[in-house]
Formats: sequence, C-alpha cells, structure tokens
Amino acid sequence: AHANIGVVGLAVMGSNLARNLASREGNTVAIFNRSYAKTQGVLDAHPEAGFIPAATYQEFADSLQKPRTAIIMVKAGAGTDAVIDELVKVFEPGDIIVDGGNAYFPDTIRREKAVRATGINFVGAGISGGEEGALTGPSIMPGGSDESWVTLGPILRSIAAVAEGEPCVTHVGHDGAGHFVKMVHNGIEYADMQLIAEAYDLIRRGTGKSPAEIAEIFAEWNRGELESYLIEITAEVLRQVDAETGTPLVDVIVDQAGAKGTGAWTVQTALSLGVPVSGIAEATFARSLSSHPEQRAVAGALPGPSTGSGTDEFTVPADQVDAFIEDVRLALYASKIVAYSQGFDEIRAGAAEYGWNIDLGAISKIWRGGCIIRAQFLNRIADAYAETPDLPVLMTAPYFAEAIGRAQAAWRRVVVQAAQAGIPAPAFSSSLSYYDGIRADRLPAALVQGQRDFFGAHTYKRIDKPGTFHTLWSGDRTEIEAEDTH
Ligand code: NBP
Repeated sequence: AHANIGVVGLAVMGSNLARNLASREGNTVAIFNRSYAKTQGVLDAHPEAGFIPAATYQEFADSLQKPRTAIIMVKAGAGTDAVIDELVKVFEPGDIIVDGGNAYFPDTIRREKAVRATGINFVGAGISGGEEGALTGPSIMPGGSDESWVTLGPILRSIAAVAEGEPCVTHVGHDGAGHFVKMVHNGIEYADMQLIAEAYDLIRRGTGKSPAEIAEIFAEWNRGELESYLIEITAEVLRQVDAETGTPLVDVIVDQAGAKGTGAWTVQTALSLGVPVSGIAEATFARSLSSHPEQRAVAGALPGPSTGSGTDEFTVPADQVDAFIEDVRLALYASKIVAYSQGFDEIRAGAAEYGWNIDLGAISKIWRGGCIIRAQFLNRIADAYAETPDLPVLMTAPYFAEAIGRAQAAWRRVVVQAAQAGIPAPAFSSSLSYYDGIRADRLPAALVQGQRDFFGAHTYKRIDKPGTFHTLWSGDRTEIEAEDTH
C-alpha cells in the first residue's frame, strides 16, 4: 500500500485529475475504473505518471495508505451512489471518500450523512475548470468534515490552480457546502456568458461590425476592468472562421444554447431561499427560450417596434459608434457586478439556511484562477469582504457602488435603446431593475401587501407604529389589530 491518493472514474475529468495529481511532488496515485479497458488505456498512455492500477475495489483499497483517500470522478447521480456503496465496503473508519463530480448539493448532504454513519469521511468537492483545468490546475471547492481536511488539504492544494501565489482551494464548509458553492459558481457563469452575448448582439446589430471586428473590441476590453477568461474566449470564438463556408463560425452555429442543469439548480435553490438572483434566472431562461424552435418559428407573427416583423433595424449613427460601444461596455460591467452580487447573496443565504460557516472573501479568491469565471474583478470582491465581512449586498461596497455610479447613465441608455429597437437584453435589463429595486426608498410591495390583505386577510405592518393590522375589507373597512399571518 503506497499510494497516498486514488482516483475512481477515468473518463476525461478523472484521468486528467489523476495525471495532475501524479505530476506533483510527493503524490503516488492509485487508479480504478469500472471497466478495466479505460484503466489500461490510461496506464499505456501515461507511463510517466507511475499510476498504481487496480482491477477491483478491494485491490484499489489495498493499494492506498491510511487514511485512504479517494476522489470519485464519475457521471453524477446513480454512478456516484454506486461507487460510494462499493468504496464503503472496502474502506475503514477515518478513510476519506471525495466526490469531485457535479453533484446536486442536497445529494451531497444525504451522502455525507450516510457515509459518516460508517465512520468514513465523505467530502463533496466542486471542481471547476473543465478538462484542461483538471489537468493543469482547477479551482476546487471542497466541503466535508474538518478531520478530512487535514489529510485532503495538502493534496488538493498541490493540484489546484494558483492565483497571485495562492492555491485556488479552500475548505468551504461542512457537508454539501462545496457543491453548493460550485453550483452558484455555475449560475454566475450563466449570467456572465449571457451578459457578454447581449453585449455582442447589441454591438453587432447596432453598428454592423463583423464578428472579427467585435472580437477586437472584446480583446481590448480584456485589457481593462472586464479582464476575464470568458471575455478572452469570447474574442477567440468571434475570430473563428468556419473552414467549410468561410463565414464567421458564430454565424453557422445553431442559435440554441444547451444547459446541463446547474444554472437551473442555482435558480431553483434561490427561489426556495427567497433570494432574488434575477440575472442568473434570466440567463438560464434565455437559454430555455433559445432552445424552443417550435415557438420561435412563429415569431414572424409578432410585430416589432418599427418593421412589423420580429427583427428590427437598429443603426447607431456613425459618429456615435465609439460612444455606443463604451456604453455597452459599461452596461456589461454594471450588470456583471449585479450578477456576482446576487450570487454571493445566494451563498450567504445558503450558509445561513444550512449552517455553513462560509468565508465569502475566500470564495472570491479561489475563483481567481482555474475556474470558468476567473477574473481580475474577483480581487475587488475579496477586498470588499475583507473590509466588511457581513456586507449585506456586495454591490454596496464602496468600490462597486462607485463603479456602478460611473456606469449607470450608460447602462440605462443601453437598456432603453435595446427596448426601443426590439432587441432582447433580458440580463442587462433585469439587472438594472434589480439595482433600482434595491436602492428604492419605497417599493410598490406596499400595494401588493394591501391586495394580499384584501383577498386573503394576510395582514400588513404600518410604517408609523408597531403591530400587525388587517382592514375589514368586506365589512365597514375599519382597521383592526390582527395576528401576524404574513
Ligand atoms: P462522465 O460524466 O462521462 O462519466 C464517465 C465515468 O463514469 C466513467 O469512468 C464510467 O465508467 C463511470 N461510471 C458510470 Br457512467 N457509471 C458508473 C457506475 N455505476 N460505477 C462506476 N463507474 C461508473 O465523465 P467526465 O466527463 O470525466 O466527468 C466526471 C465528473 O466530473 C462528472 O460528475 C461531471 O459532471 C464532472 N465534471 C465534468 C466537467 C467537464 O468539463 N467534463 C467539469 C467539471 C466537473 P465506465 O468507463 O466503466 O463506463
């Protein structure tokens, strides 16, 4: 028994993670896959890694030093449960089972509880960065017990991405905390991508610039406050020319965006927690809308603002093109601040609901490298939480409030132009509405509460005195003190 870490599941993610582990000083890696052919393939392709192969779960357990530590990288769901059942049979109390797949956090909470009952530690760890991240350094979001972190911490630190000298991994919190945070990471990723897509669409339709020209605009933006992996790859995608037709690749890709469910989980969870993540929700719904060709086929029946068809002309005068592009950049930046603010709000609410002690500043730091939403900007989030750890709304931190203040006139112009031209910009406009909602002195929620009291005697509170009240709407309409029924 001389491997200090094992990997179960050798598809693309697992084999890359195993190679990453093997490449780091001090690690010897045991590998196992349900079908041995994959194990043999990985052994043959990477003799340099010094892998210790196992043909059975028992052999795998025997090849590991105690406490045994194994990372599962199999298809999330039934596959994960099947592997856990097998490992629990051959592992002992004190050993550590890590699920590095994209598990839904309630499943992780359930699994952790069940595995803990056997004395074995179970850690749900979100891993972001795709195939390349797994190989060269992902951002890792582990949950699980403090005991498991003692053994697991140094191993995960050895393989994580490094941002400004710090490894992109932290012990997020107990049981499902890691997968919860990974889920919200993906939700923010949805919003970020949709915002970038809206910026591209407005520039293209407003200025007639080609994808290659817009790629240069994104490359330029990537040198400023928007610097991020997603902006960088956007320029790459827009530059790409289709070999077959010679046209921009983006023009031959079917305009239907897929989803694997983490965006929907983020929104469903936010709805349950009562946290308005409207930017993430709009981004998720925008993918849904795009993916219904049968509904979109009838779009011509719906009049637009000027031409009577679904798609309208929108031309920014030549002498205003540069100013318009700068407006779109600022709208993107402000909306992005809102999306991250909402995402961190969801993490805060989740931590409160599930009893996790999550350091929000530490989360923003481990997202600076390795993961899909890595960005310069995350340093500013870390600063904001360092200054005020219990900041109720991230965007109210002075740095972000100032940035939005600087951007807001442009942001409003862009949303107005999009609405007038009939160009959908759901994430831009919902982010702006959220911003205006948060900063409003009074909201029409007072009227909603009055309506609720009218039809359901749901009661209301008054601004001028304590207590709970109800108006006798179907009687003489006098007000009475009432039990609080919300
Ligand atoms: P897949 O999600 O395609 O899963 C394939 C692996 O699962 C194979 O090793 C397969 O073994 C194994 N497996 C299955 Br399916 N059912 C099993 C069972 N009942 N018992 C044992 N093993 C079983 O692999 P992947 O794309 O490498 O992703 C692995 C995990 O990482 C997933 O949870 C995924 O969501 C997550 N993830 C993926 C990415 C990404 O960019 N792809 C990024 C971040 C996280 P077999 O060879 O015997 O069929």
